[in-house]
Amino acid sequence: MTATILLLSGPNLDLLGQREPEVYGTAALEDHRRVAEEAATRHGYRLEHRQSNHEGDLVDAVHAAGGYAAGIVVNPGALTHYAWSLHDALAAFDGPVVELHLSNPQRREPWRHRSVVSPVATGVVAGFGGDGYRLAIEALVGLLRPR
Ligand code: CA2
Repeated sequence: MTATILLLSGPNLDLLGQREPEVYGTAALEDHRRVAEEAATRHGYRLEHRQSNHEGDLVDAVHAAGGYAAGIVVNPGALTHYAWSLHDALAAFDGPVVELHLSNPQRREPWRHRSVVSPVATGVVAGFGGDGYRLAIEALVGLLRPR
């Protein structure tokens, strides 16, 4: 059976391509999903994508992933900076987690400098724009490879 990677997208990422192109680029979330899916397929994985503007939905998606996903790539949106329930859900997930950001939050406003997700992520990809979706999938595939 083909193993599955869960791509999880947080609040407002459904608006990508419509506003703030100077920060987030002109591509829509669907474009990024497609790039991630192509990278996953190239490496023999299936991609499942969930986007929600609600913290609890994302927590539920992480719980459900425990039953079917080998690993998670997550762009939590602004929840990155304060969503401890997402932190706890990811901590309970038994597999690698790659935190992903289009921008580099460390170069932005001080309130974006803290991530509550990073302490439970295996690694972080940030600041590479849309290319980050390919890079994050490739990083996750590397982590899933038997050593
Ligand atoms: O750089 C990233 O990927 C972020 O996770 C994007 C979040 C932001 O809150 C994080 O600090 C960094 C924002 C998600 C998209 O928000 C939009 C707002 C208006 C228009 C388009 C997108």
